[in-house]
Amino acid sequence: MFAKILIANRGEIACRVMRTAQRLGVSTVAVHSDADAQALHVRMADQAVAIGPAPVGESYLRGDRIIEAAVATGAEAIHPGYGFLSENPDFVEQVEAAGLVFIGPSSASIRAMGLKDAAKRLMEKAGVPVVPGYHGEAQEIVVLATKAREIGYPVLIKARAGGGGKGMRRVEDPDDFAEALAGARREAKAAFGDERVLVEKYIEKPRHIEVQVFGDNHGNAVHLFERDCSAQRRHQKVIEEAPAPGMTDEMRAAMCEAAVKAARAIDYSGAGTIEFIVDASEGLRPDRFWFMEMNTRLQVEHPVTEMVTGVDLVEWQLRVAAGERLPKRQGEIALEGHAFEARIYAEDPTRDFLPATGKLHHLRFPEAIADGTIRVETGVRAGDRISPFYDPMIAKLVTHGSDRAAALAALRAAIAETEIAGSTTNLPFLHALAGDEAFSSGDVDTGMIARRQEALTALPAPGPRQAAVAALEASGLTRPRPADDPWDTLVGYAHFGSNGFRRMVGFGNRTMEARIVPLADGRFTVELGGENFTLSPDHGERFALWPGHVTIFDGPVGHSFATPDPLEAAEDVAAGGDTLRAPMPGLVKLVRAASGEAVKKGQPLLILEAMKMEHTIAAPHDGILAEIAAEGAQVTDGAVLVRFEESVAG
Ligand code: MV4
Repeated sequence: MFAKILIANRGEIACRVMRTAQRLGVSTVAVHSDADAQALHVRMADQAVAIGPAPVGESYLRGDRIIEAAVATGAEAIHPGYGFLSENPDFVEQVEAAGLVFIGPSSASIRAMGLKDAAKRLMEKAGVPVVPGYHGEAQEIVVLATKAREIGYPVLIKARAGGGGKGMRRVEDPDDFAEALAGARREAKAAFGDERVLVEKYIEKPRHIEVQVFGDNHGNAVHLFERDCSAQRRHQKVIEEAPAPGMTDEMRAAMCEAAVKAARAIDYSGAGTIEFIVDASEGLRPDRFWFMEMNTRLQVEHPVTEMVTGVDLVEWQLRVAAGERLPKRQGEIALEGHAFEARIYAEDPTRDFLPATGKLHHLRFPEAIADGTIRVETGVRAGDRISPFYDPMIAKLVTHGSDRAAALAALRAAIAETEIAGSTTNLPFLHALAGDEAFSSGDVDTGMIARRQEALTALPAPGPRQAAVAALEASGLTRPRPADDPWDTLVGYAHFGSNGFRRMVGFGNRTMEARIVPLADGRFTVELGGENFTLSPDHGERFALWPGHVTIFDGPVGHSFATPDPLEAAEDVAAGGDTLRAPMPGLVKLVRAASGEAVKKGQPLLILEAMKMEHTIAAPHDGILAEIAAEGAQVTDGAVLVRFEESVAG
């Protein structure tokens, strides 16, 4: 086993690989871009090396710098994770030329599976079923058009160097073939620098079922059963599961046998996935699945396989790369229960999944789930910012149960209990999908999300009680105040009239004024939008406070209210600053001190009328006023209201 390895990746997969390496007593080296200098994977590693600026082309794709880092730190092997350089055969050869071990397949295996046409020809030879179609060398339009007619419409034109649906064109009518071919070629040339295509029979309403395979360097190869990844959106997997719903023993045997055949055909070493496309229009039948492509890497969704087999696939990767035989024979690998994985992204499903950025001010995952097991894979902590440079995945929620229903119930509960504030996420969408009737019944196919996107992405509006709770929590009245809180120095002082506090609460483009009155019994009345709520300090809502906002969690939905703190500026000055600025535009209604005057901490200095409220601006510390705004002045947001004389260090 290696003494030290370098993980050439970031985020959750880097953390996940480190977890297993450290469990095995293997020292770990992280690499990171400048943007990731404080990232979780860097903190977890035993050593860390900066490899360049944030853009991936200048950091995580710089194989030369990664190899340099490995050599410099004495790492014997490099784990690529997924994405980045994980399926780059040139990088594999550079790693090996540097005398290091690439934890993954050979460059030859990667090349063999890199081009879809050659891969399909190889699979056909190995007796693996491939989609009926043409994947030959000839590319003349007359040849391709003839093949399309022989196959029978509808057909699918695919870029041979393609992936993730790029360079694909579905053709219903022969008259459209030439134009579709030209489009597919243009897109393929632009995306992959290779315009060669293949033509296949179009499989209606396909399911995506893939088989995990593993080979070693001693001629062994096994499968670890299947995963269903049909819940996809624009070729981006959303929820994955193992085993596949509705799978029969006969179908599973046929698919897994074909997958092992495929691995053996290229003498595969390491973790790999054989992707099949399945026509389930008449149920799962052994004559209705076909090889689509092979992924020569560990996949994002590998945890669901680990949960149903009890195998740590990263441990197997390390052992096999270190020259060991596969830890288990086929007969020793069993399927137990059911597992799901949901990918949490910083994206806005209500805006066609626009990526969201922002700081994760609040991040809480459930530790345990009733009648199931939960596993959270993440590369971020509360306080981290979702970087625009990288994949906006926040975490993967993985659940296991004794059967599909239990695992799915655990997944829904886990999604509903996850709390994220500071960035928009797809949690409500994941919860809706996991609860969708078709999905729950196992009636899955790759078009299901697209067909129901509107219903799955609808977001409920918050209720007035939630807004009232937000205002109450933003006021801070439910929490004990620090002993020297300036408000406590104003004993008996009623903020704005008879013993009431006012707070603005914004949601979307609406702003409401809440009036909060403490009651003798410790509860509060909150008047808001014409309604009255009596709330006790523990009011029962899950919430998170973050700068200028309160998020109220309602199951998977986080309702974020803007709660501008009129005195936020005071805190700046309380830190010893010498100016006090207007927290928002307003009118200086009353001035209670004069320049040159010595004032005490907590002494009211002026009253600013803003957002239909009066804000008393008090002295945040003792000092001499150098200047103060004039009564009646209209001030803009951020205008200097008060400036203290420079405090003379004592
Ligand atoms: C297909 C197909 C239908 N018929 N091939 C999508 C990307 C690549 N993995 C292959 N893909 C497909 N190939 C034939 N002959 C439909 C798809 C497809 C798809 C396949 C699996 C998972 C999700 C998908 C989403 C859209 C289209």
